Parts: sequence; structure tokens; C-alpha cells
Amino acid sequence: MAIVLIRQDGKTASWKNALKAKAPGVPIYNYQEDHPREQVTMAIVWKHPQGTLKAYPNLQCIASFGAGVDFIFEDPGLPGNLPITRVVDPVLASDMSEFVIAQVFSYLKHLKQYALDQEERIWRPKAYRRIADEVVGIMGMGALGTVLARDLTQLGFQVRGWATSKKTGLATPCYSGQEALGEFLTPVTILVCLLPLTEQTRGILNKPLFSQLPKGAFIINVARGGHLVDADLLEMLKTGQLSGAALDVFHDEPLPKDHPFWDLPEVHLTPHIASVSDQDSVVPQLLENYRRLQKGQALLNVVSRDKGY
Ligand code: OXD
Repeated sequence: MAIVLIRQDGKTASWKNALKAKAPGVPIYNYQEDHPREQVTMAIVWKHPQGTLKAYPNLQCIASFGAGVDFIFEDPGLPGNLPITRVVDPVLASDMSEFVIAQVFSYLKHLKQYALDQEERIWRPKAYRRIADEVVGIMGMGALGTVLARDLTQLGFQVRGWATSKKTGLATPCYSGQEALGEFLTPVTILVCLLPLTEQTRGILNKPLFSQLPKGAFIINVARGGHLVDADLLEMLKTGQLSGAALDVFHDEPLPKDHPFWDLPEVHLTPHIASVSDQDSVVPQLLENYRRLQKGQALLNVVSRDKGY
């Protein structure tokens, strides 16, 4: 039994070292080195080149290095019926919450605008906005969304959630399904997308949805670029239906140099860094699943192939 690591972002060596440090006896390979493919039972992947998984005849599990698994389901060469696992990690959730809260405050307190004004030596106070007046709507009330909802509520924001399917036992009011989307959106001044990317949610951040928000609402997308219809956002910013957006994820990453988002002061761009898997926290759960696989035990954090997350 062995593990192969498949990612193309130059971080394989540090992940391999971190895994090896905790499990010195486990054979762990970078997919680009010479290795006995028939020994590999677990592939840990992040945006792997499509088709690479087919080279492992004895694979028993595919694990994502992160919370998202959309790129795994997009691989036409995905071997059928193997369990797919994702990372569910309190550090990933609290990092995400911190990042979104930073964007919320930056928007509310006009910090980007003041930074731009400073460059031009312009003294231009803007209308003050208070936490208590803001309704934050969180689309996606899973492991990340529920932590964000809790933290924003503690800060005094009015918070509501929306999920594609019914959720029970949440501390935050949560709307579910297409039929409740309008009611959910009506008072939302700041909309955060934390949904998994599936066929159901692709392109969900579109003109019909934006039109149901109050005029001047702000969008934060920290989920996937595929949720957003870029042209619709551009149009809604132009008409003033939306006052701005904080975008951490894009259809193509890095965002192409000629994309119109780069030139808009009301768009706050970050390079997919909202929350990044922390090795200290994630390595133990990846190895725990490898051990479970060896013992034939049920794996942790298995995703549903039907739902796509
Ligand atoms: C993830 C991500 O899915 O970083 O973990 O986007």
C-alpha cells in the first residue's frame, strides 16, 4: 500500500515532507517521480491533471488536499465507485471566517476607497455604516458557512443562511431550496458565497439573483469562480444594483491579465488565499484515512458522488 500526491502548484515537496514526518514508514510518492503505480492505494490530489488517476490500477481512495472536490468530479477519467474524501478542518473554517470578516469590514468602512483616495491626496469622507444595520446572507451552510455565521452573529450582524437542501439544527436562520431564495435575498446587504460547486450551483451568482438583492448590495465570492457569471456581475456593477464585490476565486486562475475585473476599483481581488489547507492540521486527517483504508474501516469525510460534495 502506498500514497501518491498529485498537484501541480509546486507545493508537493513540502506536503510530502509533512506527511513523511508524521508517518515515516508509509511509502509516499510525488506522481512525477518514478514509482510503483500498482502499489498505490490512496491518491491525494489538488487540481490534478485530468486522466492521471487512471494510471493507478489498485487505487482504493481519492482524497482532496482541500475542502473542495469539484475538480475531482470534473475529471472525465475519474475511476468509478472509489470513495472520495475532502478536508473538514476547524482551522480551514476559522481562517475562512477571518478572511470574510476582514472583507466585510473593509467594505463597510470603505478602506479600499480611502487607500485609493490617499494615493491621489483626496480628502473625501463617506457615509458611516454600522454593523447592526447590515444583513449578511451566507449561501452554503456547511462546515465553513456555519462557523462564519456564528462569528458574524457574535459581532452583531444580522445573519441568515441559504442551502441547496434543508438543514436542521443550525443556530442561524437558514432558508433552503430554489423556492426560498427570493425571501432569503430580499434584505441581504452583503452576500457571501461559500457553496460547493456542483451542476446545481454553477452560475448561481447571476443577474436574476443579483436583481433580488437591495440596490447597492455587496458580493463576496470565496467559493469557486464557476459560481459567478462574470458578465452579469460587470453589468450589475455598472447599473449600481451592486456596489462592489470581493472576489478570491475565478474561472481561470491566475486571473488573466486582460480580465476587466482588474481595472475596477469596486472589485477587491485576492489570489485564492481566503483559506488555505494548513499542513499541521490537515496531515493527521489524511493519514488517519490512510490507516483506516489499511484496516478496511470506514473513511472520514467521504463526499457524496450524487450530490457532488
Ligand atoms: C479548498 C480551497 O477547497 O482552498 O480547500 O479552495
